Amino acid sequence: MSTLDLVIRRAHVVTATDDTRCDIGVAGGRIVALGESLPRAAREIDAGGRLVLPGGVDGHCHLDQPMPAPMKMADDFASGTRSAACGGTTTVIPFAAQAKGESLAAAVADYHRRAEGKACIDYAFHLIVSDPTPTVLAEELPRLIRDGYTSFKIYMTYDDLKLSDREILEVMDLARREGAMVMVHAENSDAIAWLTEKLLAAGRSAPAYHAAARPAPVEREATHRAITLAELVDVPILIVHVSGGEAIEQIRWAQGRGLNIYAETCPQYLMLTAEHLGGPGFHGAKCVCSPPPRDKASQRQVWEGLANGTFHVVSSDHAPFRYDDPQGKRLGGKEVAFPHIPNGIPGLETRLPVLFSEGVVKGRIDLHRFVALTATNPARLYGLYPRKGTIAVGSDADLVVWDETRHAVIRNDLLHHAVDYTPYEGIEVTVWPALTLSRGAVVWEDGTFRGTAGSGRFLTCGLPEPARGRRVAARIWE
Ligand code: DUC
Ligand code: ZN
Ligand code: ZN
Repeated sequence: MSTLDLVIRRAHVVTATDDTRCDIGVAGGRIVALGESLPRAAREIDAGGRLVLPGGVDGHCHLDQPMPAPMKMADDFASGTRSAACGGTTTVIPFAAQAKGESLAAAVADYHRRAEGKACIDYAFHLIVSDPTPTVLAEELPRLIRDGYTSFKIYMTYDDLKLSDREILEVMDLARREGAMVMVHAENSDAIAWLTEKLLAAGRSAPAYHAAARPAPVEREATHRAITLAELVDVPILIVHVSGGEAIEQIRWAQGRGLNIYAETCPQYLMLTAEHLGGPGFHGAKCVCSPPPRDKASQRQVWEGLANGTFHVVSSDHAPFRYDDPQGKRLGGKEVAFPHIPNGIPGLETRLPVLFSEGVVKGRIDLHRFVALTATNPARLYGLYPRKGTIAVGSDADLVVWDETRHAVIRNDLLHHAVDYTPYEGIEVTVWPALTLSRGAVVWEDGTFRGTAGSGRFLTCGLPEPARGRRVAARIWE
C-alpha cells in the first residue's frame, strides 16, 4: 500500500448500497484503502464511530450566472462553494448559460473566467442551450460534449431562454446521438404569460400571485409534452425541480411505459408551500421560485416520490438573490410586481441537513436513499461516477463526517452564502456535518470554514450513465 497521507479511523461508512465500519486511507486526494487497522498516516482523524458519507453532489445550482441588469446573483464561485462545503457538499454543477445570439463556446469560456481561482470544492458545468442554431447543433454542442460538458438544461418558459417544441426536438435528437443528458425546465410559457396578464389587469401584483400565475397544470402539461418529445426522439431526459403530484403522475406514467425519464426535486418543494409567498409585506418575494412551492398534499406526494424511486436526484436549485437589494428581490429598489421578482431561492448549504433531518431522521427515506439522491445518482447521471458520489477505493476523498447529535435552528447568520436570508429561517435540524473533506483536505471543521478559494478543480464529465452502453438505433429520419 502506498504511504497514506490521512487515515480516518472508526468510520461508519454508508454509501448508496453498503454499510460498513472501517478505516479510510487517503493518499494524493483519493481513497486508496478501506480496511481494518490501516497503518499510521501523517494525519489521523478519529471519526469515533460516527457516520461518514460521500460528499454531496449538488447537480443543480446557479452561481454568478449572468443576468439582465440590474439583476445580479449574490453568490459567485467563492461564496457559493464555501456555503456548499459548510453544508457537506463537495461537488457543484452550476450552469454556463448561452444568451440568445451568443455562441455556446463563448458562454463556456466566460464561465470559466468567473470560476477561475474561486472555488474551494470541485465543480463541473452544465450548459444552458437557449439558441440552438445550426452551428450550435452541428459543431459547438458536439465538440463541447466531447470536451466534458455532457449535460444541458433547456427551458420551456422564460422569454430569454425558452425553446420552441421544434427546437427541443432538435436538441434532444442531438443529445441522443452524442449520449448527453437533457435537463428540462417544464412549465407552459404561453399559459403563464396569459395568466400573468390577467392577474396584473385585475391589480393582483403581490408576490403571492407568482404561484397563481404558475399553477400545477402549467407544470403538468409541459412535463407531459417534454416526455412526449423525448419519447418521439427516444432519448433519456431529466425533469428538474418537480414540485408536486400532478407532474409526478406524468413522470410515473412515463416510467411505467418503460421510458427513460429521470426526475429531480428540491428541498423547497418539501418544506415550503405557496402560503410562504404570501408572507407579510413583500417578504413573500423571498420564496418566489419557479415552479412555485405548492401545498401540503404536494409535499406529501414529493416525499412519496422520493421513497418509491420516482425521483433520482435532490438538488438545491440554489439561485441566490438578496432580498433587500436593488439587484435582488427588491429589483431597482422597489417592491416590484411579481413577474419582475428575480426567481430563485438559496439552498446550497441547507440541502443536506434539511433532507437528512426531515427525511432520514423522521423515517421517510433511509440513509442509502439519502446518499443515492444527494450524491451517487447525480454523479452517475452527469458522468462523474465513481470519481464522485461514493466511498470506494479509487474515488476522490470527498467525505463528510456527520454529527447526529447536533440540534440546530437554521439562522441566516450561521450560513456562509452571500444572500441576506434563508427561506428556512427558524427550522430545526437535528444533524449537521462535523467535518467536510474535499479530496482529503479539510474544508469545514466543527463550525469553521477551512477551505481555500482556488483549491477546487474543474471536472470534465464523462457520458451520463443512462447513455453509456445504450444501443442507439438509427432513427427512421437518419
Ligand atoms: N427557477 C429556475 O428555473 N431557475 C432558477 C431559479 C428558479 O426559481
Ligand atoms: Zn429551472
Ligand atoms: Zn435552476
